[in-house]
Amino acid sequence: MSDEREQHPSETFTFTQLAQDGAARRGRIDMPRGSIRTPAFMPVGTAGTVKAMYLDQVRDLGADIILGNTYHLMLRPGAERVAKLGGLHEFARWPHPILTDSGGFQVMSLSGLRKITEEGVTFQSHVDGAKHFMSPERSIEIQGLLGSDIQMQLDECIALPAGEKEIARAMELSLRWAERCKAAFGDQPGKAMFGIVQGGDHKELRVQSAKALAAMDLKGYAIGGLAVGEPQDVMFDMIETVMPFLPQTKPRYLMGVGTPDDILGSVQRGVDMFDCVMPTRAGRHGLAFTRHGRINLKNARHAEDHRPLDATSDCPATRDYSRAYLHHLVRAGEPLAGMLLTWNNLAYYQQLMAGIRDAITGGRLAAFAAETRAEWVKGDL
Ligand code: PRF
Repeated sequence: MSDEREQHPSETFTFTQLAQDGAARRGRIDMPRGSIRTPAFMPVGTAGTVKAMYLDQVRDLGADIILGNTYHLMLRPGAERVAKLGGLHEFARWPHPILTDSGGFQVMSLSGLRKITEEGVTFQSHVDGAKHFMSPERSIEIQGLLGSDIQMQLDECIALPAGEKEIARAMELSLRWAERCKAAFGDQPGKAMFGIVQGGDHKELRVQSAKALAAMDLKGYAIGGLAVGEPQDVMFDMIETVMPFLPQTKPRYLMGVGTPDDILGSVQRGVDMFDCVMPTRAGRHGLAFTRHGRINLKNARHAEDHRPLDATSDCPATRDYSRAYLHHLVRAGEPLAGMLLTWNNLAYYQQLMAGIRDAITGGRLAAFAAETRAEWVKGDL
């Protein structure tokens, strides 16, 4: 593969486009802590750990960057404490780039009572019920204390379906918060603060959001507020709607997405970065992603199946353990079930990204996508 990990040390955050195939881009982000090959999949390491995995393993599978969550880490063990202990990279033993989400989305999906005002968001901790307040400035301060390399603006992501007025209100508030986050972040050449496009499933609002953020000249742009209950074609339509308004020279990150099919389709529409709990969470729930599609190891039909998930893989979890054994581990509730299936799933996701990057370089992404999708449905599962 032409996709070997190379380090291009850079004191400043830079994005270099290396190839283009249709709307898809192959590129590289360089920053002081390392280089990120794009399109990139960022495993989710919410609480400073990619659940059920050693970070050395996560790295070996091909991850150039992982994601951490402001919301979880501010509540436990606390941002000031992480800073005192040397920052998140040192704390978790991951010296490579880390992107942190700002907390807004997790507050909405995880915390109890919450209230959004112009100033920020007040919420109740899911850990101990304590009341917290987070402003856009405090979110950036926390991400700085964690030592995050790519920080996200505080935004308000609303669930779909929602009314136009509500979508517009949240989008406009998110724009004002982007300005405040930009000011709070200031000038940090080796790091980046990304804005987040909102606007629900409303095209004009999406365009308005993308235009206003582009005018702020940020170092990268995320598309938020998708994969929140809308069908895939609506998500793709929103991506296509905003792309012409996002600067070509900046990375584009689709937040919280998605399935392998969502990722392929979004790369074909110009997205450079992804994160999702799917491979890790699904792994802990007995679901394996493979070249031939998904396999639910809970299913009784695997009880005496001596075949591995995929004999042609070079991932030991995928190649060396029988489906019968994996089925047994899942049924018995053994921690090793989640460990092996997460390992398999992250290996599959990173192989998919490597295949995507190679295909873009070779100008054959459409063929690669068609072949990959045909393999999923072939399924001798
Ligand atoms: N905003 C933030 N984080 C997110 C999202 C968002 O809209 C999503 C939506 N899919 C996932 N994670 N800040």
